[in-house]
Amino acid sequence: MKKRLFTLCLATKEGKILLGMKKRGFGMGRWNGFGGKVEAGETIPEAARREMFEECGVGVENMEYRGVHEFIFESRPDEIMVVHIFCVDSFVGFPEETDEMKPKWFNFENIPYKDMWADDEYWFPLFLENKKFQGKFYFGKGDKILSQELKEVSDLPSLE
Ligand code: 6OG
Repeated sequence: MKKRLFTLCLATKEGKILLGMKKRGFGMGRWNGFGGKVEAGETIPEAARREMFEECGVGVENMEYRGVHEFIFESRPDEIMVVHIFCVDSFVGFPEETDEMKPKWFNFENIPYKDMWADDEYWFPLFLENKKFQGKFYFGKGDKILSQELKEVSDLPSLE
């Protein structure tokens, strides 16, 4: 199995969460956090900060490592996407639209799950309750979830 590493940053402020509408590429047309591939020579936290800045102009001041998921697609059975998830609780700058993302704040009670990846509905509630978690999601045709495992954990392996 080939593992590919990704990051995903979700900023929160006063009961709201920052999502971006993906304008191109993988996940286009869905709301998601900000992130992308970890490049050679970069740590996972470095990649998370870089992607957040590139995709919405926000500089991360503080973030907490909150979870990791493995995503496997039926159409690409030899590849695992490993996505490391961070909560950004302090940042500088105002989120701005880029070629890749259109940012918008959502109330915690009003997350647009129907226009998001199907896994989000499982783990966002844990994220919003400040929990840490690990999951595995197996996707079939139409990006439907065929099977999943999700658990809350007290600790995550160190990334640095
Ligand atoms: P680029 O292709 O833009 O990186 N990502 C997912 N996020 C969620 N919530 N669910 C999934 O279920 C995802 N698969 C990938 C990781 C892709 C971005 O999308 C995230 C990256 O932040 C399958 O470089």
